[in-house]
Amino acid sequence: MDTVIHDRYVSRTERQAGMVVREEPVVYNEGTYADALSAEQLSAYQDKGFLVLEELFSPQEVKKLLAEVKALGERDDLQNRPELVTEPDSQELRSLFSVHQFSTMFERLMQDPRLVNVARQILGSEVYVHQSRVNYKPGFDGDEFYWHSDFETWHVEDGMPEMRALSCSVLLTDNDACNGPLMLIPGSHRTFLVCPGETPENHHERSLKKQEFGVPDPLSLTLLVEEYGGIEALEAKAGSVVLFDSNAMHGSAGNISPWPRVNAYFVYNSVENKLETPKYGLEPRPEYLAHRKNTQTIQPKPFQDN
Ligand code: 6CS
Ligand code: FE
Repeated sequence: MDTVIHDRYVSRTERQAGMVVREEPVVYNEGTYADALSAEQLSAYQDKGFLVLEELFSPQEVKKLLAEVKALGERDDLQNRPELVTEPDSQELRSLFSVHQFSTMFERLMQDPRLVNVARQILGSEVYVHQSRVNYKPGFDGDEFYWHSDFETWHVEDGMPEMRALSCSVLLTDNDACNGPLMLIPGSHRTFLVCPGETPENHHERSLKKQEFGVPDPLSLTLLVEEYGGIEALEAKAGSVVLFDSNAMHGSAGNISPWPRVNAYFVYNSVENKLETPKYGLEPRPEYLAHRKNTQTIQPKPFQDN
């Protein structure tokens, strides 16, 4: 008899909704693999699924990175590339994916021990980068990112086996109540929400502008918020870093303030968790969204040599 491959995290099939209890650890090997976060910080991350590291990068580092983001957005050779995603209803920049492959400065940031060693400690192994991006969320025109679990997308569309990845969001501008800060549901990382609807072909061509599949139904979201006690809007100064688990339920509202909300994201995946075949016969997404070839272990190297 053929062995039935059991997938714990089935989503986007005929089931309209469902909640699956996470089986994987949140912090692997009790955080002993590397020494970056304190026991209190690890415990907070374990409990909530996210953690803010206040002003980890200096104003000088942020200034350099923000200038680089601006320059990248204006580069002629990037204008028609698929990695550069505009807002759904305007030509305003929404995201630049694979930013570490277009910019040596962001490649160095991605390798910085202040980020890599945190990922190695939480994931309990060496790590590689699954995806990087800059979200521009411009003033007046930055659209929302509706509620979702990154892992739900990465499991279904990229074939990521387990919840053994995390995102590091490096805030390049202040994130406050007015410019669409990241919102997370504390504790939501411990429950996998099954999403309705069958994934369309080439879904990413639409989902990166406005995600309509892989988003949970309102009742499931309400239950999650009530089960775990609310929503946290992460307000922090530029230079801060928000770490969040691959399965943490998150989103952000649109930005109608005059102030852009510019954040860089590095998704670190455990080298023990490399991508397999996408689910349900889906074609693998492009390399710039989900690294399958460039999966070399990151050697931590300080961002600033001086
Ligand atoms: O599809 C993805 O991989 C991207 N989409 C969202 C909404 N968050 C994670 C990632 O940037
Ligand atoms: Fe996301």
